[in-house]
Amino acid sequence: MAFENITFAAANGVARLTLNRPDKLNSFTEAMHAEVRDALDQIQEDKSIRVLVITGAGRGFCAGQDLADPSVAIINGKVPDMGNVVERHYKALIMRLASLRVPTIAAINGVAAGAGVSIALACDLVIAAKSASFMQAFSKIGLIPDTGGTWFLPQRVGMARAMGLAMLADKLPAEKAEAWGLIWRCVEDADLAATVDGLAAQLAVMPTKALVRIRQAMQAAPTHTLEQQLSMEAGFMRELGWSPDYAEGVAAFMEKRAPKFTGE
Ligand code: T3D
Repeated sequence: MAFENITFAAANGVARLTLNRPDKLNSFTEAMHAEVRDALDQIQEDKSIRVLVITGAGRGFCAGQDLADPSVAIINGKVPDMGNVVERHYKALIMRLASLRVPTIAAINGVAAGAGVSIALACDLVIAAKSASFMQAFSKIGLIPDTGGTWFLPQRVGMARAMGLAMLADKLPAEKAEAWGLIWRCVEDADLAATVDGLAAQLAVMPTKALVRIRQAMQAAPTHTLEQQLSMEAGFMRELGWSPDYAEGVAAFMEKRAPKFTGE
């Protein structure tokens, strides 16, 4: 598929997906959803890819759904089935990101609004430029935080802050987002690219399967009992204990050298 709404490239184990409709703050159309799906398919198939970075072109990260896209626009008084759009596109996208075979980084270069916030929060690590912000725009247009927003927000920032963000739809500056625990780090604008590149390079040579199992265990924890979580950990430890990367990690430690993980 030739991409028109995103750019996608992979090098040195790092795949970069850039949402590329800067004039519309990289808001999602049906066409963009299709291209992102295709890029994620490529990541699943290409075992040389060890980490995904998602960012936005221009001054915004992503303003969520393109409200003018025919798939959601109210035309001649006819209201489309929003639930259907959310199920087909956004739920599917978040489930894909949350179960991707490689770790994910969201590089927040500017404003993230609506589903754009949730897409960022579905990534494993979120790094934002100081000038970026996060806005639960939904209530301003009569909707609720979808795309996992009502799941991510209270877990990250607690119920009081989640309710305030969701109901009032104020922009949360990146620095405060870091202080509240919504994201991993906020950095100076000029440092965003280098910080993300460094992090991506670091993750790309780590034991990929372990990183993904860490994500899975963290996702499961809020709805598990302690006993269920301990069992899940034991299962993952069993699986990872038999992995080549574990053997390499231990051998490298014993031999006092840097490990060469393959992601297997
Ligand atoms: O069916 C469904 O809807 C279900 C799916 C829901 C998922 C969702 O994400 S719903 C929430 C949708 N998003 C929003 O409501 C956010 C709308 N955007 C804004 O509130 C503002 O643009 C921002 C606060 C994000 C940024 O404000 P600002 O002043 O920096 O930029 P701007 O001037 O508003 O936007 C720049 C351009 O992008 C402008 O186009 P123009 O006038 O220059 O041609 C603006 O219309 C366009 N744009 C921004 N967001 C969207 C958009 N166009 C379409 N859809 C957008 N979401």
